[in-house]
Amino acid sequence: MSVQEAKSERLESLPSKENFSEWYHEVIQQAEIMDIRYPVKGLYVWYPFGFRLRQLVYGKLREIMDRDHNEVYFPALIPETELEKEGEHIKGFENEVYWVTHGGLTPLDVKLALRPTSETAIYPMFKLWVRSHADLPLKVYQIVNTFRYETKHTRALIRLREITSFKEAHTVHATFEEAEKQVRTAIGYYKEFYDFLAIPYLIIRRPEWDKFPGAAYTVAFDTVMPDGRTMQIGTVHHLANNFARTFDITYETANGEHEFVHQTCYGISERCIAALISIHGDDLGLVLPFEASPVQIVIIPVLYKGREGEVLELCKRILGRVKGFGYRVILDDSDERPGAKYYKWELKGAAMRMEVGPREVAENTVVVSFRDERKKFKISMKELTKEKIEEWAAEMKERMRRAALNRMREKIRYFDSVTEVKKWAGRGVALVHLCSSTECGDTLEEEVGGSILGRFEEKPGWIDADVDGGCIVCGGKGYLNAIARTY
Ligand code: P5A
Repeated sequence: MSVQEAKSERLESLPSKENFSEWYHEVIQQAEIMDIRYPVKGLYVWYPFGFRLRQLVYGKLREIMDRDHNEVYFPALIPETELEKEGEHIKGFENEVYWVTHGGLTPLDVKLALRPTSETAIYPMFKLWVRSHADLPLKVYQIVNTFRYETKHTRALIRLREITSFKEAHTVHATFEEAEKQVRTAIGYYKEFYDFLAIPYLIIRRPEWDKFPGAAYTVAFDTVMPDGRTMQIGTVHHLANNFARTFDITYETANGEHEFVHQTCYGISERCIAALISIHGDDLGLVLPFEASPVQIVIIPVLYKGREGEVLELCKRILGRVKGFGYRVILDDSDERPGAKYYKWELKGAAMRMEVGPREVAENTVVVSFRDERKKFKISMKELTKEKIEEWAAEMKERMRRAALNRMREKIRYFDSVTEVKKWAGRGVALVHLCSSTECGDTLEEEVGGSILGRFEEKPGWIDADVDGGCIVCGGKGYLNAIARTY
């Protein structure tokens, strides 16, 4: 049955994904990811099912970070005096900071900021931790909540005032070059993470005016959402010794001199879950890679009067076997009709479905289908091995990866005239050659109503436009840039 046919059979169903914004709004609630009814704007509640998904996704992020970083925890409150030390940094965040001004009824001597990010909480302590070159490199990360008083339209998992799952890494090095190497390494980690989720991305260096406040440069991961707008799903910043100068973080070299350290920081928020939902989902709900799915396999008995016992017995045998392989599996033996069960588990993105009826009992077989393809096929019980399931999982992820990449590619086009870019605006990413001047950047952004994402840090092989070319605005020496409407 096609997605369309399956959908038309359902009474209460999701809006079509073609109306992406409505679809997203509905799917996160119906699939029980987030409850959006919390009475503070920009703050949302994780349902148990959503939190399980978060745990699985962040488990992977943790696994990657733990290889090369130590996990830490720094306080959520930052004294005003520290937050305001780094001029660029505070300029970038001053409009977004929540302040704690009182303890009970007593005004505080020094106002305390709820961390919008933790540089100014962590770096005064780094000053105390780093003494000599032997202490370097220092690499830590934490997964915490941060607060940003966002003024743009807030949206669950995408634009939050309390970011609940902010993974921030902070590293300290002896030289600019070593920090630069760490930037490359961090980009590698984020690639691995997003490849694990089968989410395609562009790796783009932000223009000067859009880099992280206080950074020397910023490299961002952007993905293209179904409506053609891009979403920044992670950033890696080279901080040079900018913060080291402000917070006086120095180390003693082998020959006794004192030098400023060089730093990097990089972060990912629950936007990674927003991307996972948005990039792979369909009109029936979530589609999740096997490894990230809270319910990897659902077993559904198809009961006929008088044959219930034997059907359930085979279901339980499958349950026992698949559980033994270590997978997250549910036998849905509730009283609902099979159709209602299909609906529920498709909505929640169960990666594989196994159905058993009297015929399967007689043949000692099981009917299998995958959430992305929804084609049913039959295998014998003998064939149902861990190796087989692993193979299916890998094939499913590869199909998801390819499909998502193809959809993204369709939303990226090269243009050499501003009029053409204007026509394309709102449908996807435009690639254009642009020079480095702020004037040409401003002109283009104003004309087409999008944001310049920047130049490719790594140009994907499937983009065949040249890196160099005449600026689309002034005709001068230009470089390949991406421009899009953004989340
Ligand atoms: C890097 C980690 C930083 O804050 N300091 C520590 C650096 N970078 S950042 O680009 O400002 O944020 C990192 C990523 O967090 C996501 N993000 C958000 N997600 C949801 N709601 C928000 N309001 C929000 N703001 C930022 C982005 O993906 C960003 O790349």
